[in-house]
Amino acid sequence: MKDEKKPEWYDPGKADSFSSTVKPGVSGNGHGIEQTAKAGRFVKKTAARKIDLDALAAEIKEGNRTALAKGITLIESNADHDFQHTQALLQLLLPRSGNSVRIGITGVPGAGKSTFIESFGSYLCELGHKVAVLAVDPTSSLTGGSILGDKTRMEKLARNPRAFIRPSPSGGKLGGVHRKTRETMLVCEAAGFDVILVETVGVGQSEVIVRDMVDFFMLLVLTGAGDELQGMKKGIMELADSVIVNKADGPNEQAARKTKEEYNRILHFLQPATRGWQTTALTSSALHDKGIREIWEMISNFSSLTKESGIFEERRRVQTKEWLNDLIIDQLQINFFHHPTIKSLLPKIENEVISGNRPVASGVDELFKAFFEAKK
Ligand SMILES: Nc1nc2c(ncn2[C@@H]2O[C@H](COP(=O)(O)OP(=O)(O)OP(=O)(O)O)[C@@H](O)[C@H]2O)c(=O)[nH]1
Ligand SMILES: [Mg+2]
Repeated sequence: MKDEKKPEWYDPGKADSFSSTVKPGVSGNGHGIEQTAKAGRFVKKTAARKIDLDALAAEIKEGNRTALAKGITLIESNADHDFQHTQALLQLLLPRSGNSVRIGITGVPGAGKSTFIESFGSYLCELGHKVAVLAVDPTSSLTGGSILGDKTRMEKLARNPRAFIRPSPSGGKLGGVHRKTRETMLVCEAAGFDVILVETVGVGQSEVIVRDMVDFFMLLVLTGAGDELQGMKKGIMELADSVIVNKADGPNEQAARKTKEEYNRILHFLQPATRGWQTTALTSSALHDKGIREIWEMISNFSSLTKESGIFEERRRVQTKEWLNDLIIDQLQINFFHHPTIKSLLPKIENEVISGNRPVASGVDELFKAFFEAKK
């Protein structure tokens, strides 16, 4: 996909419906427009985009929102030449990053994550914090970005000058979304955002991925004690630093408190997600702004405790190391599977292995030998 020329709101996942993609029908006419052989579409021919990265970095550091959005658009681009720019920009911003508390929020669809972020985020802005809201939504490239709709659900927060909301990057595998969200987080920190909220839908791998990029991880649940608790995956509860029973209001309030107690009992027997911290259940009503202050107090308490013990910094170091590891594996995969030698050899080996004529490891061995030979 060619996407050299894209405005702030460009969604790479929707390239086909993107209005500024020039449709076939005009031919190369000296206006810098040429037909791309691959896509059969027309794209504006641009010499590698000239970006004054020093100026952009300086503007981001001043907290300029347009510059911040521009930086994030660069991160989210899938174009090769943007990758180099992105890395140079991050290099400039790294010294200013890291000064925040990173909070992950997960929960089944409808648990109230977006409503919670609206309430919690607005509260933090009132306290004088600057809040960035990011999303990791592996389904967004399929559904067209459910979290985009959240901008309207977070109406109050979206208008708050102390808040910045960015929908999930789409058009890539979860691994790609993950890299981009981590980089976006660093850029937001450099722009002075001291609380980063990362929303993720409670499906599949995304919880583990978000756990690995935040300091504090919160699981939003609903009432339904007993059976539901038994059925809940222990694994997810062991990722959480806190379980919040949301929608504790109206006729549901009593039941929510009971569920909270039940969670606290169970959590006591589970392995805590963070050494030296007992995962705790609380209640909230995101809709009526109840329980919000207590949750922030808990997170502040968590921060000071883990900073004092060194666990906060240690986790960040481990996370960065794992990030490095993940990227190496990504690169290896891309290099390997996109290599012409592998592309031509793989179908043959696959056939041999599938038909039972060859041991799997021997097939792998031949592929790697051919790969390294071709790389010489
Ligand atoms: N009564 C009550 N309703 C709530 C509360 N929080 C959220 N809701 C409602 O629950 C519904 C779902 O809330 P969302 O915030 O969209 O939930 P979500 O977890 O972000 O959902 P997805 O983005 O679809 O995964 C909405 O109709 C909210 O108004 C609450 O504390 N009390
Ligand atoms: Mg939501």
